[in-house]
Amino acid sequence: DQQIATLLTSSAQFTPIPGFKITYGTAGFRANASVLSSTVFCAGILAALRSLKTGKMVGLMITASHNPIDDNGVKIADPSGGMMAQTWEPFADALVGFQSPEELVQLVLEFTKKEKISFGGPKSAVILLGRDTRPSGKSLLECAKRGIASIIGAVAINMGILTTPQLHWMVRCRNKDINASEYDYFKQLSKSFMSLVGLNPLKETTSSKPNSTLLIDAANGVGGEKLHEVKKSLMGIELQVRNSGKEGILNDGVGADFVQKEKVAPQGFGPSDVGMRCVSLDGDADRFVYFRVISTDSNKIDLIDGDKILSLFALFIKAQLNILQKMDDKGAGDQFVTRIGVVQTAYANGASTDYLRQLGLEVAFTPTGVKYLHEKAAEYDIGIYFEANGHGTILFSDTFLSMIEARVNEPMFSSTGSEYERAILRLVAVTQLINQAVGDALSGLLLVEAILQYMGWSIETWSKLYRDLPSRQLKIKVADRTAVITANAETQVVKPFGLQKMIDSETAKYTKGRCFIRPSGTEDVIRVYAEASTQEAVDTLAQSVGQIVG
Ligand code: 16G
Ligand code: ZN
Repeated sequence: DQQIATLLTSSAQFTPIPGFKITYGTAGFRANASVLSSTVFCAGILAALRSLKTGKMVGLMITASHNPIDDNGVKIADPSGGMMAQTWEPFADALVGFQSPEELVQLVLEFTKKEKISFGGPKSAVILLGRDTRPSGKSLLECAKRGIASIIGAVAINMGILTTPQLHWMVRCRNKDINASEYDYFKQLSKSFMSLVGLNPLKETTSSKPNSTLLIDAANGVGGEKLHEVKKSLMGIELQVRNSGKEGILNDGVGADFVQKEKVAPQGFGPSDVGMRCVSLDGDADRFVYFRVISTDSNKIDLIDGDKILSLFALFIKAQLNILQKMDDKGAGDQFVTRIGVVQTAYANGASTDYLRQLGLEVAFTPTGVKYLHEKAAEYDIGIYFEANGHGTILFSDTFLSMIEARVNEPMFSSTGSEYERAILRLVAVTQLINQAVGDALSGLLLVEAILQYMGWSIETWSKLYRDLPSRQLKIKVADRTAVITANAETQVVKPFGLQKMIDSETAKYTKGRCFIRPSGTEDVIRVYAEASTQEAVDTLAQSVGQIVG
């Protein structure tokens, strides 16, 4: 019929490069931009089918995050604003590997039959499109549109150049019938930030007042221009944006990934910034890490990574819940038991995990990749997750949201009121500020800034919350990284058999030694991570495990 004919004609113009293989990894499809047309075309079809299946709007984002400028990628956002359901990944992989238009049609027909997706029903597919600032983005977006157009009735709405979290947020809001233009996004950020800051206890001493200027490394990516927009409606903080696009090349010696991995200041930052609070975003602004330049004659930094951001968030939320708890104990409200949990990966510094447990928090571990952490965090009333690399957010359950809403609506509730009432309003502001679809550098850094002001902390005080254990990461090139299979949130190698035993006996030689290996999801390497009590020790541990692997 007409649908089949449309797919046949359109896909004939997008047959994959012979021999090219690509899989939907932890962050969607990613590769050198020059080989991606066919993949992105297929992602368009995939998004349209996903929208038909769910009966809701989905998102399609063209980005390769922190990768070099010549790369690009594509990923799908589900109606909730989260990552596409993992059960669809095998189909995604099969689809992009089609060898002929006939095969593509067959794959689509088989899958739609299995998933009971019907074409031409009363509801049509709607896909929101976004892209980052990569030069290849524009033409790849056209490929996505062609893919979407080959599903009859599917509608693409181009939202233009966005950060990845902005697109996820828009998808999430629109599916809840909430206004979700870019203007709404900025308004929500600044409104909730300012209401949070407005609820801070007044600090008498000026000495403990943190510097109001924040220096931002925008990785020469999309975050830069968006921050200029945020700034317009923001008070109580001065954002000084560097590397906002014109100063250099995207992700080249700049950005959160570079800063976190190399532990040095990015381009444009140096000794003259000693004493300043600095933050670095990645290329599509879904990650951020803080740092401070510590030396006047080198570019060495003190890194404040995702683990410490997580700790700061957890500490603040816990403090507000404690205030609520105290009042509830006095019989002020119905007892509400909030299950709060934090989620980390094996990359989390051991010192951070100790710190969080010492706060009395439940700490869960998942494999690397936002989709795993996010899913786990959603099991709690308040779930806070972060990867050490700076990707993370806070999730609130519907039960929790209705609980605080009910309290705000109590007749006696006064918004200028007691510390109890202010704690509730702070939590409300956090639920509005933090992006609950996905980790978001812009909203995340504003939450950090508000909390530092609340605590009256400098970046140095924050950094001293606990002391990171020395760690080392290595990547080892191997013939076949898929030969390594891990379990227990990537902390144990189950295949090849015997390898874990060797790692264990090596690790046992070191005080506070910890080490794991895992196949990368984004590069053709095995990653080694090690921790020990001194830098020398951990370097040796990582080296020797690296030798066992390679
Ligand atoms: C992707 C993931 C990130 C993870 C990284 C690990 C998303 C959106 N991004 O960038 O969470 O930390 O991969 O890379 O899930 P690796 O597997 O190469 O170590
Ligand atoms: Zn990113």
